[in-house]
Amino acid sequence: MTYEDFPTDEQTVVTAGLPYANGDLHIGHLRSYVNADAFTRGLRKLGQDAIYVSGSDMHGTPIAVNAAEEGVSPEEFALRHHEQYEQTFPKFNVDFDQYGHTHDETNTELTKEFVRKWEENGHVHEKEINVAYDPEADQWLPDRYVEGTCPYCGEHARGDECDEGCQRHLEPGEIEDPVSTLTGNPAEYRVRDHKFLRLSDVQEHLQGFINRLEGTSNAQNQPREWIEGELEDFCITRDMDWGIDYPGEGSEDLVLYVWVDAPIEYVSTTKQYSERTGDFDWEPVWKDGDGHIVHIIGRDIIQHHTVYWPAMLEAADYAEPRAVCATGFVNIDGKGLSTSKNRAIWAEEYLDEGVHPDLLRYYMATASGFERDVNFSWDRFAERVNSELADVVGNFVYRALLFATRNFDGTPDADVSADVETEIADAMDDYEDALNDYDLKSAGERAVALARYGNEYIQRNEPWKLDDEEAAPVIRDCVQLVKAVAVLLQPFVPEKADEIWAQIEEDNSVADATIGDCLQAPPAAFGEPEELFTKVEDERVEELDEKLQEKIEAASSDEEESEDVSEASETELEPLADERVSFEDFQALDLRVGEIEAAEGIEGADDLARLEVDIGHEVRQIVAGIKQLHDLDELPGKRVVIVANLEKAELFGVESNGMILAAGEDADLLTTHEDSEPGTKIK
Ligand code: B3M
Ligand code: ZN
Repeated sequence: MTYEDFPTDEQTVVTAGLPYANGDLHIGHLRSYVNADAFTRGLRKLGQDAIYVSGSDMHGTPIAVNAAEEGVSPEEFALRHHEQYEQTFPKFNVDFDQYGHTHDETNTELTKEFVRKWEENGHVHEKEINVAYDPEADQWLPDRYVEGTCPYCGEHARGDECDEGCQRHLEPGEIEDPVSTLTGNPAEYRVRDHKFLRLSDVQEHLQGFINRLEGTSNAQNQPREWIEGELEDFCITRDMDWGIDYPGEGSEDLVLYVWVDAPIEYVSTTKQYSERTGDFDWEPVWKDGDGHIVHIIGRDIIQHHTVYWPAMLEAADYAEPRAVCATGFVNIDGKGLSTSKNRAIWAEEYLDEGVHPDLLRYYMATASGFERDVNFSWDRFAERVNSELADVVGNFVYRALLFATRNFDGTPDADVSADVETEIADAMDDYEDALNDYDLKSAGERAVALARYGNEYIQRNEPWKLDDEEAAPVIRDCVQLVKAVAVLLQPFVPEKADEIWAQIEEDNSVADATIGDCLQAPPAAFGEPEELFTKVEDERVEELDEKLQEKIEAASSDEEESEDVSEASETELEPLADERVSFEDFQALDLRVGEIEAAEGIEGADDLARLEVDIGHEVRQIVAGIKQLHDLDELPGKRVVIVANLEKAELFGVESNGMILAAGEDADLLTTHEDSEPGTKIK
């Protein structure tokens, strides 16, 4: 089954993964929320009836652990953060239609209803399992109360999640060499009864679902291995006080696992929105499949949204999501952000610097495709917002409107030319296609491209050399382009688009405009414009960067200290090879300097990138496992070292003709110290 393109006649719910109510928001969090917000606004631009919902994730060990550290109750702790999030999101123009939390009555009741329905449908059973226990603390150790080794990939992992390795969800009892995070002592496994959702009951459904699913390719492909293999049952209960009580008899001491009630919040907030406004029907969308559900999440929770959540929905006779879009992470200097190490740019910190929130929105939505990681630096940020928003959009809007007001007191009385009408219509089509492909980056960049066209159009026609009669049609075209740019850019920079709208003295809000308005005539009269964007100047970038570097250095020196203690860094080095190779053998390798000309991800492969590398004699296509480790947009122009005479290989249907050399787990790319030309032999 393929879905009808947006806009459809049915209602759509867009959701963003729930933030745990346990810390401050940073730009890494904002990426998902801004993308989901911009995507919803984009759908509305197409004329789609869509709402955007989410809520704070109040339960689970992430909250219980932090609250205990602070010596307050989990409820008090989580509510405080929930309230803080409610204040922070609007400051970035992230406007949820409904933002709830998982501990409220709607979600508590609805979660219990789901569980009862699973029981009624015969999908729940009880099983005796091993649960980690800390004898000294005399306490069960659910989820983050225990750490150990992932049984699948051998990396260090948390009780319910292999966060440093394969990203899998781990069931209770699975983690090897369990250690209690309460006391640091080895934990025991003790036998205990728990409730399980039998996933094998819905396996066939999941196998169909994954073929219907739209969204990003990582979400469509990563779960296949699980869905095709043997699906283990999903443990839905935990030995904790904080959470939603298990609704059945005889399970009074168990609460539901946080990943049960968290996604149900998507339904609960939709329900709350319906009840509050009366203009949305939550049941057809969620229960009957008469509507569309789009989940926007971080890529670390793909399994939850493409295996467990659709299974939970199906087992309770609910509808399935149409799309899951999983965004990459935001890194700084190639390394992940860390709340505990203060390795982040905090949301409030960004605002305190006085940089406009819409700039971060635009950057986060267009810096890279949905799936790729964004390697944040103030330099790259400033480069993009200055050259695209200020130089292209701001400059065009200001020039066009200034000319219009000075010579015509507003929109000149003339017709829009066929060329400009076609250009705008093309932009509208491309924009609609991009959103249907869940490609926000292309949609945003298309809006900027229209402004670039406008700038070139003024330049080409030189209205300042024309008399008013000759200039009128040119400026008429320009004002139309300004209006179209405001409409298309609104999902990305809502406040700035409002400013343009106010400058041309349109009546209604640009938030209510749809792409059809791009071709509707602007008001005849309006006053002089003001500059839209302030550039982030070089000195400012330096200042911001300095502050950031100081913070990162402090964070990494903490890291080094802790690594020294465990001597982890020494033991991690691979041992030196015992066997020697002859000089002739070494010479048999044809190593060359290459220059990367192009780099793009490979559809369906999470880690692989397709590179075009100039090696002097020719340009080679090389496949490298660096997609998640490098910002691919940054690679063209970089010099690297390649093995030119390696046997050809085919990966994901793409031929690799050579190998690129890189050091370590981070794939640090090798290069030369001087400017050796592409093709130079390395010996
Ligand atoms: N609260 C946060 C995370 O694991 C978690 C998301 C829930 S979405 C239903 O990223
Ligand atoms: Zn693992």
